[in-house]
Amino acid sequence: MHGCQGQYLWSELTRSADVLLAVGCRFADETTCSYRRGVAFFFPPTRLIHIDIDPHEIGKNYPTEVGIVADARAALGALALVLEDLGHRDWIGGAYAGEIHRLRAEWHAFLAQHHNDSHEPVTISTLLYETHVALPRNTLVVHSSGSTQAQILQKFPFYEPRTCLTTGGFSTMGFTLPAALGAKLARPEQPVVDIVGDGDFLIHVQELSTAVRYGVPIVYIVANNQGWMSIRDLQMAALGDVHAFVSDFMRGDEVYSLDLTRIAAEVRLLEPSHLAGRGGGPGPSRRPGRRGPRRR
Ligand SMILES: Cc1ncc(C[n+]2csc(CCOP(=O)(O)OP(=O)(O)O)c2C)c(N)n1
Ligand SMILES: [Mg+2]
Repeated sequence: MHGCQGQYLWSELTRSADVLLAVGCRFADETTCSYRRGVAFFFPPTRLIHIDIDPHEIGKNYPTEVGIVADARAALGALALVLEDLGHRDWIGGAYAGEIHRLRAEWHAFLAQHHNDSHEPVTISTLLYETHVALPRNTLVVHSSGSTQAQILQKFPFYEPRTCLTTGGFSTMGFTLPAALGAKLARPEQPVVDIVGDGDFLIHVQELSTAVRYGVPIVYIVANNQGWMSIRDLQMAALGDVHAFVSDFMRGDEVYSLDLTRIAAEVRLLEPSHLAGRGGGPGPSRRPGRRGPRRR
């Protein structure tokens, strides 16, 4: 996949291309990484041929050299016929094809470093790698947000059409379990695996009862890194460690946020003042900016 959640080799190729053929592509924020010239695309000097069934997409985000409003299948079929007649097959063994192979091999070598790490607890990279090794090739994998989505789009190979069910750039938390149930009902003969983060899991966990009630056999994998860690990473990248604020409840032995267990055990809440002094109030450690060592 291309873009900020994708594999950097494609951005490297698209920003240096002479001509780019885009089919059914909205050039949405995640596809582009950034609308700044030269990050993912360089129009012009790169010349864009854009095929889309929606006329509003042509020229919407980038200047287009040739815009074609058409059904993708029909347009590609027509192009293939023309190319067959032209017969330019020499590029396959050419320098540019070699460059693509080199970049692809570089990317796979980069990924391989993260596959077999012995990190405890297991990392999402290792989880995805081992899950992928274990699954049949026709497995339908459902994913939606956070690190699992980003990493699946980067490093989880899909072999067959319609086996990657994703929320795309919307990254809608809460999508995967209902979507996986629907997918399994539609394709009972195919294995369906739902891969989701712990934050996302909490949004739709109640749908597990639907799965049980209707006996829908899906595999459900929760990557529990104890918080909205992709959001924390974005905050740290944009603002620095000091301003990161994440929904984790414990830091080592220290209660960081509301101690709900203690509240539940100790007090029957009738009014907010009952929280006072019981670990439930907004203590000083709830302020943003206490994660990690302070930087000056
Ligand atoms: C409905 C919805 N609300 C908020 C967001 C913004 N958002 C994107 S990822 C994320 C955190 C996801 O947490 P988790 O599933 O634990 O994954 P992690 O970030 O830890 O990898 C949030 C809040 C979203 N994508 N969808
Ligand atoms: Mg998480």
